[in-house]
Amino acid sequence: MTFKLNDLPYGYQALEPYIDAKTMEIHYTKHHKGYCDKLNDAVSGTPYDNMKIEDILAKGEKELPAAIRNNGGGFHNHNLFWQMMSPKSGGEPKGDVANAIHKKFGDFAKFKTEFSEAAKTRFGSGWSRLVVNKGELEVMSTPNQDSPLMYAKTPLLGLDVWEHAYYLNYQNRRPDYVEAFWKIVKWDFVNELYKKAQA
Ligand code: MN3
Repeated sequence: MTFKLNDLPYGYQALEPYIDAKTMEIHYTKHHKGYCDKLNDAVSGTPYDNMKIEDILAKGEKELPAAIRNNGGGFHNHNLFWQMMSPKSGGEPKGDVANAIHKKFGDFAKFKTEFSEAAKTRFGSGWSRLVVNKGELEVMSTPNQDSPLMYAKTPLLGLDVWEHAYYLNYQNRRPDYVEAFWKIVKWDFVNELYKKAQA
């Protein structure tokens, strides 16, 4: 099986001014494509060759060869990341995931603070996350291109805090990038992931 790079669900400029067109173009055509290509090389001729990406990642970070851990994680993380954002979105979640956030964190503002803090304090490269862990919502961060699936957790929302995701526009101002992210979160998609995780 060959993993394919999905089309971006919008144009490179669609998320401006929060994410600039040049960053989107490089991020998708170089970084995401790179993970996809290297994943295909890494699984070729191995027992992972005919597996779904989710099943590969679920083997866990200790089990996976480094090239599959890094590029498989990077491939799947970005598949989701593009869908977690859209123009004219942001604001507060609705539906089941909103209820779950209120129940777990008290209110949306408290969740947002905790998630943003995880993004700002992730040292080096990685992601901040909202995940389902044994049926409960949890905020965490993951190093490098690790997926929550490697830790038996289901990803709902992720923010890429690798410098390649923001440096052209924000340079060292990661907190400004984190703040901008809230303007483009596509909560409908997050809610779909949440409902699938409950099924
Ligand atoms: Mn990235």
